[in-house]
Amino acid sequence: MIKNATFLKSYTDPSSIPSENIPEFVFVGKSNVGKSSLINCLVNQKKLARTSSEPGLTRLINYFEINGGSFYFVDLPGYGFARVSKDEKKKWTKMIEGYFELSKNIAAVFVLIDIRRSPSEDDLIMVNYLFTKNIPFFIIATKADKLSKNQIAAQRAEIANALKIGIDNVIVSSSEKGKGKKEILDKIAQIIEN
Ligand SMILES: Nc1nc2c(ncn2[C@@H]2O[C@H](COP(=O)(O)OP(=O)(O)OP(=O)(O)O)[C@@H](O)[C@H]2O)c(=O)[nH]1
Ligand SMILES: [Mg+2]
Repeated sequence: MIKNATFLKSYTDPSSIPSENIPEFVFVGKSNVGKSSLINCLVNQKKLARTSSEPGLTRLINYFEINGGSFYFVDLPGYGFARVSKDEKKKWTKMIEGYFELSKNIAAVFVLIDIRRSPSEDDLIMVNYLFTKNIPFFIIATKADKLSKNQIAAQRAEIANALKIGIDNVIVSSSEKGKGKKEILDKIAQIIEN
């Protein structure tokens, strides 16, 4: 489904993001949850999006061009990273909010939540925002390779419950094992083909 993927550009100012009519699939979530790793997994490249074991690596709005411009992946900075200064936090929040206010081409949003954790206050705010704005979204429960089958089932239910959404809307993923990849690519294909 994804034949090629290249880095397009990074933006600090959301008002300068691309304005052509190209659908955007957006990856959001807490710092270190695995957004950049998931993008790499989906495009079959190890280093397209930069990743790090230290939270707070992605600091800009990064656009990746998929299949020669049929759609974009947008990698956003993580929210809720405790160890950055207040000013830095404000800057990131502004960037994320600005992006959602100004992008006219959001096709769907993937909200990533670490499968070992309950959704944070920021996750709830994000999901409520998407719900209110009628923006299609999916929850991705990441790093499933860290849990057993039984734990995965329990955490998936817990996340769905906390967000008041159906369990089918929570996709279990592991970028290390490629788990959930097909399901996510199928969702993207469905949206693109419509
Ligand atoms: N075990 C495991 N580790 C993962 C998985 N996905 C990501 N990681 C690790 O989690 C850490 C953070 O991954 P990133 O992809 O950089 O996370 P991010 O959400 O982009 O982080 P920020 O850009 O800082 O917001 C890295 O050490 C990854 O190797 C996964 O599926 N399984
Ligand atoms: Mg990142």
